Amino acid sequence: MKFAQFLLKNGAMAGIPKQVERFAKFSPSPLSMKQFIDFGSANACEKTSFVFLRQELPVRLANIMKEIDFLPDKLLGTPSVQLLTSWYSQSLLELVEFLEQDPNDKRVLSNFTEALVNVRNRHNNVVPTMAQGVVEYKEMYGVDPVTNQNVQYFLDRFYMSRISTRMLMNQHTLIFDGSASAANPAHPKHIGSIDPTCDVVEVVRDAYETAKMLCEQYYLASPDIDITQFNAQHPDQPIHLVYVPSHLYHMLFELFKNAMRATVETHETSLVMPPIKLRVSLGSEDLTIKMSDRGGGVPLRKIESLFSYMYSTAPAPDLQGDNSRNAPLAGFGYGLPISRLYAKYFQGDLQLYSMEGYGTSAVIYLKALSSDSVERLPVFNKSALRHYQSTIEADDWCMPSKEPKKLGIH
Ligand code: P4A
Repeated sequence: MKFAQFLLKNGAMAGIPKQVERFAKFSPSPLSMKQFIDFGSANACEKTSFVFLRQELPVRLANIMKEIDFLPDKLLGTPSVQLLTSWYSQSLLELVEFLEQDPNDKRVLSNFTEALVNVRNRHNNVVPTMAQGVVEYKEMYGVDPVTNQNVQYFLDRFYMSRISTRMLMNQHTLIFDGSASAANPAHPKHIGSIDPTCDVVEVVRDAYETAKMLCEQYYLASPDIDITQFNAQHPDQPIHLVYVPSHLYHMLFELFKNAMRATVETHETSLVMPPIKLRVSLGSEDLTIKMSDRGGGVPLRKIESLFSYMYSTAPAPDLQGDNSRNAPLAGFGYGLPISRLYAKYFQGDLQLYSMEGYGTSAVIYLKALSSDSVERLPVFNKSALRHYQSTIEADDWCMPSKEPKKLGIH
């Protein structure tokens, strides 16, 4: 489809700005793990979930659409971002339809589930499409620290919003799937995508094995793993938590790929390869996972750029070049920032501590208690707006000058 056709299509979607204004007036309502579990337990009520989602999904979409609107024209105008905007508009319209429909009508409920599947599929390629938009911007205008900062602010909020809406849609479609067997046969105890007794070390091993396979495919070698658990709550028992295993897997897989790549590349010529160390600890408040490698580390100056959407987006990998064999382990650049969003989504975090010349430790912090695991959601308000309307001012810290003034001190 050509750019002009998107514009036409958008033009046909009259009433979009009105609906965005209508729903952006509400703040999103963050759900707790407990609420997610309640929606999916024995007394699960499809009607309650439907009545909540037909309002909440438009609210979350409209809030982030307001922020898209305030993006600089140079980014908003790229064909990729225009395409994205048309998906959001279309999905908002389709969901708003259900507000005047009868929750007691079985057909309405099954149409809604179908609509959620459609919306979810429409948005499948949001991440690569947005990445393409950033590439298009970079090719036209280059990168500067101010733009990098603004794009970082927006994309962290945009992708967090997407993680949250997909979580809501997944829960509803998995739990109330038309075919009466709502339970997942492979994981009967799961509630939608949530495992109420998620075995952390099991997910660690899973992610390790997959990353190891990729690593051996391209380097013909891979580091071993060394796992230790510290369960301060129930000593010597395996560590469990209420969590979304696929989110945890995503973070760990990303960190393993980085740790393996760094380890193999710094030990290519030596016979011994230091193992990747994993420490999992459960305290009263935090569940902490620390992955340490001896892959040579990264200087502090470069750590922030590992999380930067703008600095880490490259055009689709060029498989001709000398670095072609790195491509499968390198991912396409958004691995770390999106992993950190998964950690933050339920009030956790992901941090990197590196010692240049030695290695890197990546730490995932999760909430140990499901009562503390509450969605962390962006809201469009005056304070968000300020971020998009900030003008460039001089930094309030001095720049190191290249040619120091001669002070006459000897
Ligand atoms: N040293 N340490 C890391 C990397 C290097 C590292 C690295 C050269 C840099 C970029 C990259 C992958 C690895 C690590 C663990 C981490 C992050 C970085 O979690 O050992 O791909 C973008």
